Amino acid sequence: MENTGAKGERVEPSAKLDALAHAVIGAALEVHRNLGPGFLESLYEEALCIELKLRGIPFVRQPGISVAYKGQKIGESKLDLLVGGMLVVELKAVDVLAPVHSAQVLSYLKATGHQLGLLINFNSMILARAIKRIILSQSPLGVLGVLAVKSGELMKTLLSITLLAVMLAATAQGDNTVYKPNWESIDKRPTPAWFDEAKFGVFIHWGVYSVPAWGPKGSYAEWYWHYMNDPKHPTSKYHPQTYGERFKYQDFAPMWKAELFNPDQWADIFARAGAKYIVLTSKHHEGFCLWPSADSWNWNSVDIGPHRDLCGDLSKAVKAKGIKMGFYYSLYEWYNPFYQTDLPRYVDQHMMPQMKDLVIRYNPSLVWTDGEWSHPSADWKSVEFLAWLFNESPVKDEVAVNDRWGKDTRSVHGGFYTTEYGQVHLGADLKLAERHKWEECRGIGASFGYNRNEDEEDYKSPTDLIHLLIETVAGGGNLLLDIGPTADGRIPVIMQQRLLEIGKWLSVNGEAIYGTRPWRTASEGDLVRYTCNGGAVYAICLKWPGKELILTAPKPSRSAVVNMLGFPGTLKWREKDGKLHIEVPPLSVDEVPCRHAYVFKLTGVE
Ligand code: FHN
Repeated sequence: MENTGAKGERVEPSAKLDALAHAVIGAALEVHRNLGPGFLESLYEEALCIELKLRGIPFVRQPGISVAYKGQKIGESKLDLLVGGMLVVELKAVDVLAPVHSAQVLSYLKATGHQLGLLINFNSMILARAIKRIILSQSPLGVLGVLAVKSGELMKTLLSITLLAVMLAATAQGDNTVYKPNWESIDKRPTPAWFDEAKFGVFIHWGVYSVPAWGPKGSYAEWYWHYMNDPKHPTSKYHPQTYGERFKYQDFAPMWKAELFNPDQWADIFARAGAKYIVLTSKHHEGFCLWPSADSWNWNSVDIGPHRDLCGDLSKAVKAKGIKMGFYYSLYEWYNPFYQTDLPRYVDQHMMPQMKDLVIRYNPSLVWTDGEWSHPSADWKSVEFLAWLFNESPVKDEVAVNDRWGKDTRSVHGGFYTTEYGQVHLGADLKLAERHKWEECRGIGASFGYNRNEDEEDYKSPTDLIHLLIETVAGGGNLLLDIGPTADGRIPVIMQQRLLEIGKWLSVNGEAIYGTRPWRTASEGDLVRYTCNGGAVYAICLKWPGKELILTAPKPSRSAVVNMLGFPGTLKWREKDGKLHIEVPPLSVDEVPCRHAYVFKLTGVE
């Protein structure tokens, strides 16, 4: 057995790597012990994935690569894992067609955009090395390791696979790739695996606008300052009528007291909601900072208003719950005089120092920019910032970013693509899931900031929101659901209720959401949405399916097993007219495991 680094150097284990390697090998041994000698390899693969999951070792299972030559299948990889953004490929072809294998692995990488950590599991080290040479000469992404084992040494093979997976993950976490300040290079950085696995986050719009907290129904209340200055907008009438002609927007700042703000209570709600990440507006278009920014004197939450470091306090509480913390940051500021008169100065002396300060102070896992549309990314110096973020910052390996970096970037450059209330920027009709990781953001009502003008009927119901989460995840996206806290520091009770209802549903059905991938078919009619993970396919019914659930897409093998999440035991099924008929248990209202949507887990189906 041999394990070498990309340029022939050995991959040296670090302490972190050692710990991970132990964890994974422990998992592999446990599986081996449970299955006993003579186990089937396919069973091992399933069991290993379950064990890795139980131990909280992050990985994503990939469909295997099939290798064909002149139309004939000559080999197939079985257990491919995406660990820390690196692809681990296990090839089991035994022939000497190295160029064919290499070409197919390369085209697979090109199609998926994955970075390569290649495991070649051959009988011949010579062949393995030949393939590595070819791939190295053609792929800028490189090969981290090759491995060859003798046939018959199954256990050793399996341990080696898991060990290499961990080494690749650890190497990817300490990735030494240097990103250049141009989009070609920046766009090569994979979105960190945690982001895709997380699926559900909570967005928080909290600012000076939370004091008036008003907008016409259907509008964004966080735009209050802008709208009060627009004579055509109803807010320009509402404001003087309510607060008087002489009351300036800035006068709201001391009224933002946040006296009831309890970050631990917020974090507890987020954890119970099943949210895996949080994005807080560190600064919205009004320019007010929720941390003591030296570049925003007297227009930040420590100097005025709450007199608290809101970014810092919430960060601590959220991280203590094991939830990732991220910051929204608006590139533009409506009324910043430098922004209005001297953009280069604004960018160099205000925006850039602020963004770096946020990252260095709070080590966020996510930098979520916005307000980028007025200028091209070159004017914002976005690639310069991103190169710093990915090469030098304290969060360089873990940080995820979105696509809002200039008027040229949405759904084109940066990290994950963003939709807002289902809209792609400029209304472009992109089939996002097929192209790129994406995230939908929206409020529970029609606004991001709290709008006191909204009523119960303006809010989406728990069922609507859970269905939105399911639809989004089945289509390859994440849902970033927004809440608008009040100026006194509370999450409005109706928003708490919605979050907790989602959490209740996820506590039963999270297996069909977290860490899953879109299945080959995203939906079947109005009733069913699909996700998958490892060997399992999840058919998520948006309504109770009645006595029998009939599915057209999944093709069951004879050993297929059907369960309903939250219900003990297996369900009866049969195949008739090429369709899968599942007997739904006749449950009383007290017995149904959850409300809103019901998950049927299928294993042994194609
Ligand atoms: O104008 C903002 C809006 O207030 C809100 O912050 C959303 C969140 O995605 N983004 C902007 C518009 O794209």
